[in-house]
Amino acid sequence: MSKQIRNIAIIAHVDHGKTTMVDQLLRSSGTFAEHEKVVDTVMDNHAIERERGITILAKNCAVSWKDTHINILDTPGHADFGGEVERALSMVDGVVLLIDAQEGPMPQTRFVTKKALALGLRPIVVVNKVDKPGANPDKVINAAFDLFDKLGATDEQLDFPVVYASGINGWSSKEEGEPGAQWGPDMSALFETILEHVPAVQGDANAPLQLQVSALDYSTFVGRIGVGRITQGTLKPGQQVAVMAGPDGKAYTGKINQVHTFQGLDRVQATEAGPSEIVLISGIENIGIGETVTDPANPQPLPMLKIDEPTLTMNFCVNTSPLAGREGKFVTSRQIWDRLQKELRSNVALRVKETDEDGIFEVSGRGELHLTILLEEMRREGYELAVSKPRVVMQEIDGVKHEPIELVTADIEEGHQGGVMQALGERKGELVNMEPDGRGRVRLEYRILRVV
Ligand SMILES: Nc1nc2c(ncn2[C@@H]2O[C@H](COP(=O)(O)OP(=O)(O)OP(=O)(O)O)[C@@H](O)[C@H]2O)c(=O)[nH]1
Ligand SMILES: [Mg+2]
Repeated sequence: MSKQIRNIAIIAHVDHGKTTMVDQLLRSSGTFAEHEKVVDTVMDNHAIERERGITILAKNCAVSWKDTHINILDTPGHADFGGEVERALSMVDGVVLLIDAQEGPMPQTRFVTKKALALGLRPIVVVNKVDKPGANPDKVINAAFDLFDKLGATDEQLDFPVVYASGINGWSSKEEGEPGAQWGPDMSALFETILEHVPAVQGDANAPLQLQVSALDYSTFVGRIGVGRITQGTLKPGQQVAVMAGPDGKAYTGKINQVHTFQGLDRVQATEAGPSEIVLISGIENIGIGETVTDPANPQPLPMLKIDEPTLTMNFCVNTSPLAGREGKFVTSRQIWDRLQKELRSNVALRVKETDEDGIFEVSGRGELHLTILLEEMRREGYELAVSKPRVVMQEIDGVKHEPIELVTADIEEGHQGGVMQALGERKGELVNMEPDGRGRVRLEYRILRVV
């Protein structure tokens, strides 16, 4: 009998409660022992994530609920880490879209929903944080419907299931309840909805193997590890495979060492894995994101992942100031270049180019935060370098120069409306929507050129 499996990604705007929700799904499925003390937002396990209280990298975990294995991907909400969301979506068959019950859909809700809809996924909408005093679930659902409609959702996608939740308090409900009360006993309503609406195992276990690598990891014992979902076929430790970078890529062969699956926050060894399972594989030293691990006798590579283009670029340069060499131990052009090349393997939205000048590299990403986090990471590892001011990346589409445009949402007290409108007007922002909430606050939406 094949295993019962569901693969989901949790997506949302910044701070709408994704990582907190994952905590509760882990807790309520009995992942932690009674006495085990678990930190909040346990998936945010990198130093910079914990310090800043934000998610930067998409990460896997898995829970068991009523004999079903549910792989869960927590994703970041910041626009700058959109590449991580795109990467995560390549591993799942369904998404749980969280929307803050008070704030409603925000710019990044739009971005992640658009990606999910385009992939043909049918989101489950979770109206989250319904415990907030300003929660307005009906308004949020209507706004979600309008958003889906505007983004060209199919009738089936428009008919999305809705769950209400207070992730932080660990409860969910299919029905709306009284403000201030607890609407449901626990997370069951959300689990049930996932089991009901996310497609179960797809793909033929007897077909040629096809597994696209969507993430990389590293262990000092086994070296590089590829993470991905098996779309078809079966995989065992020791198996001979072919690896291909898309249909036009050149195939090379290798041998799988170990196969692991996710269980809670841990990884467990598997003797065999089949369609829809998300696995970690070791043994192929040079494996890269987007590549397909397939059957050498009958290779069936998937197209490489599609990731949006960078919008911002900065020069990373060797520090030539008089104070050079005081802060870091890796200071040479070669060392900086090698570190950037390493970053490119897993940081899917990043681009790195050499320039005409020795020791100056052009590093492009999705925004200032994206590049700042990389810089901070490098500094902590002991790299010393100088950087230039960020510049906007222009794109030429059909011979016409295009500049990136952003949607800005300002949620402010009415008293500040004049000042904010003036400031955005000076930067040539174009007001697209203005909505007073009737309680002294107003929401302004602007289209504005990428500001640096
Ligand atoms: N009132 C209320 N607050 C919540 C709830 N869930 C999360 N929060 C709070 O919202 C904030 C953000 O929570 P996170 O879980 O880190 O949000 P996130 O979506 O993972 O954030 P990013 O990954 O950075 O996009 C934290 O301060 C939480 O305590 C909830 O159900 N109700
Ligand atoms: Mg998070």
